[in-house]
Amino acid sequence: NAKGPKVDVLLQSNWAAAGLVQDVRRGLGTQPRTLPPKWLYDDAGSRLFDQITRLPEYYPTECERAILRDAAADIAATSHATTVVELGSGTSDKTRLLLDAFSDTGRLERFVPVDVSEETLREAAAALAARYPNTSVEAVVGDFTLHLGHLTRYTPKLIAFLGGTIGNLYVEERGAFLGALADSMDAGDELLLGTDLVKDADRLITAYDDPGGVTEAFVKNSLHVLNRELDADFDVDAFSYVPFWDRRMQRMDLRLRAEMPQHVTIPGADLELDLASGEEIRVEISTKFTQERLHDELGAAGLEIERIWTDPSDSFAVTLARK
Ligand code: AVJ
Repeated sequence: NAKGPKVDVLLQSNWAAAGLVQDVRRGLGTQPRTLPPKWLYDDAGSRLFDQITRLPEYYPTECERAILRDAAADIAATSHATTVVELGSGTSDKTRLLLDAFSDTGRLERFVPVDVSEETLREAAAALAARYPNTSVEAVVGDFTLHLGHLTRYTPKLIAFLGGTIGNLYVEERGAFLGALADSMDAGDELLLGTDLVKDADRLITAYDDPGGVTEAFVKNSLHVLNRELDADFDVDAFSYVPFWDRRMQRMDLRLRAEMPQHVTIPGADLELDLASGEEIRVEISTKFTQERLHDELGAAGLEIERIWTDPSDSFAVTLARK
């Protein structure tokens, strides 16, 4: 691939301008205090997440990899896609299993990885362009909830959304997202969706509370992002990490708790916060699915499930659906 990867930047590289200010005002200025998880993935956050995927406690990555190892050849053989899109692509590490299978069919013309983290995306795109010399790598620095319109131009396509990232969205957001995703697809286009499954609470909590503190560092990095990008003065060490399983909502809920009263100024968002001792900020949710919920939510978006693969321990699912 002599030209190397093409990179379209749809998200301003200045995050303060790209929506962070609005998200911080809306999320931290009101109760319950929340922060959207996409701001976790600056360069440091992307590296920490990559480390999480290699923790023995964090089972989703290996379970999904095992499923893809099994299923990739089948998927590639039955798909008519000439473009593979990947949303929230990160390092595109597991996706190579899929791309290997697709490129073996000789039909893979194009790979379009989409991610908010520009540095991670550029590195991944360069490596992929070298690995698949007959495939055009057209990376997009973008937000998969905002920039789906960019994808209508590619068809027939398979859109991979792996890792369980859809679980970061609230149920209403998932409905809107899947609807917009379906709108970006032509009849016959496919979605390959990775979702974590409901399971024993202990196993879930262990996966989000590793003894080495990598997940804690990843979640706390959100405050470092605000300190750097918005000139805020969060005392990060004065927060403790509080992950718990919300059984009713069927999701992990990852929070930071102020262990002492804190007055925080966030000049870049023109915001001041008085946090009481014990007050919490929710930084991420990670929803876990049942097969029934997958049918309901994909069906509501007009996507028909063709097949669901799970790993031998039934921990994780990869679903192939068609519009
Ligand atoms: C990348 C969003 C799928 O929800 O499991 C891992 C992120 N957060 N540990 C997840 C995450 C804490 C991860 N996703």
